[in-house]
Amino acid sequence: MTLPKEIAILSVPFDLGAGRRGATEGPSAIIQAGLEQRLQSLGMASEDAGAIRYTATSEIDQASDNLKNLADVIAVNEALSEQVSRVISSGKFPLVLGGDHSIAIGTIAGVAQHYNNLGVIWIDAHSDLNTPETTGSGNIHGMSLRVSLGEGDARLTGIGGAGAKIKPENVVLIGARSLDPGEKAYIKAGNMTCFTMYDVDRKGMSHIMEEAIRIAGNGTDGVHLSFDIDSVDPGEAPGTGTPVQGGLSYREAHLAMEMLGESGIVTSAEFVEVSPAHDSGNKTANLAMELICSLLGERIL
Ligand code: EXY
Ligand code: MN
Ligand code: MN
Ligand code: MN
Repeated sequence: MTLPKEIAILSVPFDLGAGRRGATEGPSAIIQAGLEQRLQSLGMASEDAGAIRYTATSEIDQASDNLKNLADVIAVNEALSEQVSRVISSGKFPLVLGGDHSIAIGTIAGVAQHYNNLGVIWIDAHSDLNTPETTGSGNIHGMSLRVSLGEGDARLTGIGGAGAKIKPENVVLIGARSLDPGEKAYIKAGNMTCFTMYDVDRKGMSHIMEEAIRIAGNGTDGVHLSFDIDSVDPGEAPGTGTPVQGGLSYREAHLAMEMLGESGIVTSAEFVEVSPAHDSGNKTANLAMELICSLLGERIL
């Protein structure tokens, strides 16, 4: 079981990839929930590498309503991919705090520069596999996994270098329960693994995680965890912009993190879509903080 020794926390206060504002407050809420102190109690050195700053260029056509806020999404993800790559080059574990899920484009682009065959475990109520042609909302946070697979608008797939950053056979989705027609068609036609909430209920999270670890770790030289807090049931995680009923229980989410931590396969992680404005108190940010600690070695006994 290898756990990272040095964590670099990258905050991405960004929500223009989402349809509702609010995820900009996610990073600070997770940190204010006591993340650094808890990591310290786990014996980990954590460096707050600060918030990603970006300047959107005006040349990009913002008019298209199937790629909303495109210029900002490109700019923040270009900056994020550079910063993530720099952190990995310095030998630290990149822990990215979102921000909406469009930031996965930059995280994965930055991480993939350091691996030949990167696995991805994507825990989410959604699959984020839309393209500009299949999206119903135009929100780019619903496209970020597909962009990382090299499909969609070239100005997004080109972030951090041209083309696909990951391969579908190395990707495992867990917790899906709200899929658009274009996403269902893509999943059914391809060789990505998708464990929906039906599978979690039928097989149990322990079995699902054993399969996910086997698949994402098979023949890969690193595994990225992209954790969308809306994968957890809204009763436990109300502070998020696109809640969907029937999500992971508190313990299912923690078991998933504990098993991933024990597997030692995770080489980078992001926790996204925490939106405190939609929360009563700090419940959702506190949950995200606790889940990060479970991933990084905190145990009940
Ligand atoms: N599939 C819907 C869309 O594309 O707009 C909803 C996407 C929600 C995305 C959140 C981050 O997971
Ligand atoms: Mn998502
Ligand atoms: Mn989601
Ligand atoms: Mn099986």
